[in-house]
Amino acid sequence: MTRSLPPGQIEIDEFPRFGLTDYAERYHPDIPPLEIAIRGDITTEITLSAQEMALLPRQNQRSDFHCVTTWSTCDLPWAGVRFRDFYEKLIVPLAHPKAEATHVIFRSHDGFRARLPLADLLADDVLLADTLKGAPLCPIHGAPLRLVAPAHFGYKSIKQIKAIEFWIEDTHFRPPALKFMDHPRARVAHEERGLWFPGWFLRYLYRPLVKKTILLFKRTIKD
Ligand SMILES: Nc1nc2c(c(=O)[nH]1)N[C@H]1C(S)=C(S)[C@@H](COP(=O)(O)O)O[C@H]1N2
Ligand SMILES: [Mo]
Repeated sequence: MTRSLPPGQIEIDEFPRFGLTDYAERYHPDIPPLEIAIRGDITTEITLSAQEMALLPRQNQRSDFHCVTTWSTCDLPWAGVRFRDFYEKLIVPLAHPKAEATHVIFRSHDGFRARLPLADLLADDVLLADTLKGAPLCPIHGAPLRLVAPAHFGYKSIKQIKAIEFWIEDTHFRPPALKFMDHPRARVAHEERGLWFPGWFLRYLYRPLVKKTILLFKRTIKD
């Protein structure tokens, strides 16, 4: 069966550990405790832990994963909670975000960061995932908790979340890479790979880096 992939994507069999080369060495095999600091334009600063997360309904989902550098891994089985439930059932009642605080920033233990508009995060298929292929998420793929946003390029699916911020202004985010590499939405279907250049152009810039980056990210895994 031939699958239809989004424009410019090529299916690979594995699901490699991946990211910006600067982050390859920042791998730590120990899983930090599940604690998410909630900050920004909110009334009450809170830290959420596994205890609160356990109150949310669980969700299983199979989805394709698309890295901006053009590789895709198809049909990954995730489990976790929907970001929408997390927002409506924990964030709103406990942290009281301002209604206009729609710029969401995620921060990770390795220093990586990602932003998405709140409206995109409330989609049905956006998960805070703690399980992959029926097993607890491993450190390689972002334990204890990562985002899975299948409609967006992989750089939005931040691993090892340690803080989530809700801001009114769009001024609090410093991209982890060069500015042109960070699209505010990065929707796969629209090939929003980055800023200033068309998506099809960035394919040719990124594709030659894939093999080297996969190898680098494999080499830097410590047990
Ligand atoms: N914390 C963190 N999250 C991250 C990254 C990273 O380097 N650090 N890389 C991003 C990129 S570019 C991709 S493609 C995916 C890869 O997910 P994987 O390493 O679980 O395959 O993670 C994303 N989330
Ligand atoms: Mo990526």
